[in-house]
Amino acid sequence: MKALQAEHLGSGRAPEHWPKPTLPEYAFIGRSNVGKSSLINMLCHINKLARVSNTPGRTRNVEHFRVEGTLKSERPWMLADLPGMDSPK
Ligand SMILES: Nc1nc2c(ncn2[C@@H]2O[C@H](COP(=O)(O)OP(=O)(O)OP(=O)(O)O)[C@@H](O)[C@H]2O)c(=O)[nH]1
Ligand SMILES: [Mg+2]
Repeated sequence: MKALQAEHLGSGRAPEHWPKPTLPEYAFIGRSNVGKSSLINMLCHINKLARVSNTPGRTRNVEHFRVEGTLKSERPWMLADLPGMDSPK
């Protein structure tokens, strides 16, 4: 399997702080502590790309990552790490 390259693009709570939506983007929705950030690290093969914790509420902002290199496409794409649905506002 071809290695992925991934980089953190930015962090923000509101759309004006997010990257412009020019690339295909995927996000995982779920409760806190179910492993959304861990899944992003697993997909990108980088352990500390997205921050993970045993304590719910670790991801506070929307974190964007630019990803490149897949089996089928040479086009870059984006992953968004979301706060848990039940995380404090
Ligand atoms: N046993 C097990 N634990 C996992 C797995 N994936 C993640 N974890 C653990 O679950 C905890 C929470 O993982 P996170 O990836 O931070 O969860 P999250 O959904 O991003 O949490 P929030 O940022 O709070 O919304 C961590 O202690 C992880 O090590 C898994 O597949 N199996
Ligand atoms: Mg998280």
